[in-house]
Amino acid sequence: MNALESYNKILHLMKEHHTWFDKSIPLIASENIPSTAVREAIISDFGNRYAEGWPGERVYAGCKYIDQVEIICNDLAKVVFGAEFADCRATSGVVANLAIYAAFSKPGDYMLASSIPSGGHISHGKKEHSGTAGLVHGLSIEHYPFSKEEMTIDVDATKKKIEEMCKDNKAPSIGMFGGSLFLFPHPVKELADFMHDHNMYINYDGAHVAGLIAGGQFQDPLKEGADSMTMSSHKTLWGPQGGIIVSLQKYAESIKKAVFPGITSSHHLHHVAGKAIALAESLEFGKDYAIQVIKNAKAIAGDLANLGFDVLGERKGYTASHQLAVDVSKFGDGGTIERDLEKANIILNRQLLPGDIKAGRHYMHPSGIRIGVPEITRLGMKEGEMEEIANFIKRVVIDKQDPILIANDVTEFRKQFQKIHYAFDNAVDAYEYIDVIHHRKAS
Ligand code: DSN
Repeated sequence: MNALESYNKILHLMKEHHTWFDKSIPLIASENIPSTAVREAIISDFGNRYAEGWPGERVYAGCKYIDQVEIICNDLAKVVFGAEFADCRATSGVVANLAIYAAFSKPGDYMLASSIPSGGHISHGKKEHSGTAGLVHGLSIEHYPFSKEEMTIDVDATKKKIEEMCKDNKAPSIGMFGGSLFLFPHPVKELADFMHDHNMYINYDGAHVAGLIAGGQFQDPLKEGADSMTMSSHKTLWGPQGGIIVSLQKYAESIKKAVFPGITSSHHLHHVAGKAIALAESLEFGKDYAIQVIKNAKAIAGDLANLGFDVLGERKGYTASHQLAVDVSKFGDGGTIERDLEKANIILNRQLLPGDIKAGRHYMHPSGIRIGVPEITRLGMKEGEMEEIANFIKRVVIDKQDPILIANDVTEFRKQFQKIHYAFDNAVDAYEYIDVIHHRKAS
């Protein structure tokens, strides 16, 4: 392919992607669809500028408007998360976590975190798994004892483990809560005093649940005793891809230095503008959205269980968040089922579940799938639509119907859900391709 062919092919593929998502059911728990205003921020000139440092103390000129937006962004984050300090410069959730490791631990220290099958994120992971904490910052990782029945961290067993680690000269420096498979609140308030008494710094990785916390519908980690919360700006919080850190004021200077110059140079100013818009939307619409997200997650979990699926966390109502986990091992493996559903335009991801590694399962072919409802809720779907989606999933996974036929039904179903809800503006349809090249200024 020559240069022009490649150029045209890229533009064509991006448009094809939009067309596909326009007729699909997006159920990836870590994704969302941003508003028209956030998309405008992403293509603004902010994205072509540098503003290293803190507003008012920049290394570059040209920042007088950028500074104002960043100050608004930090102020909104403080209000939305009830925090004394906010830094919206981390360019991702992983970068936000890395800043916390750099600020509050040194290589060789121990950190307690959840294992991947128990919901931990790769950025909390061990060196031997190429996890960020181990590989990049040299932390030694120990895993929380996890209760599969409760689908959360076991409090008593964790206290015992911390005491044992202290006795063995492995006293942990950091306790990391939160993660990627995150159905129920973690026991922050139950463990915070104990951890602080053992000189541990507590970070809560709210990447997945930030929008629910913003809407006041999940636990409030800072009030429960966490020292800081890191998050993504693009999961249940509906901004552009990026990271945010909020904390107690006493940690502000350490965090600021770790973010810059520690681990960022450019902090993606178009995304800072997008984060600010998303936080403003969250302040206005976040509560209603978070309530509906949780209703939808509970509804689709119950619908799937009624149709014969093994949905985890049954004893506790399946989920208290935006996501649910389904053990699909009766019907195949998570990897194959993920692919079959994708052919039916139902987009979700396979999931390692607690016990999978011990059972010899691999992340390519785990026993589970994870379903998230942040994006379909933003498209305006409610409990009635959850029942229809559960039925589409059943037709693929249990009835083994031809996914192509189901894709046609999914396309028809999606026609009613074209707009973004819970936003100040929705002039552009959710997946409408914005053709900047052929844009002409209105005369
Ligand atoms: N690993 C992603 C997820 O939870 O889907 C987030 O980084």
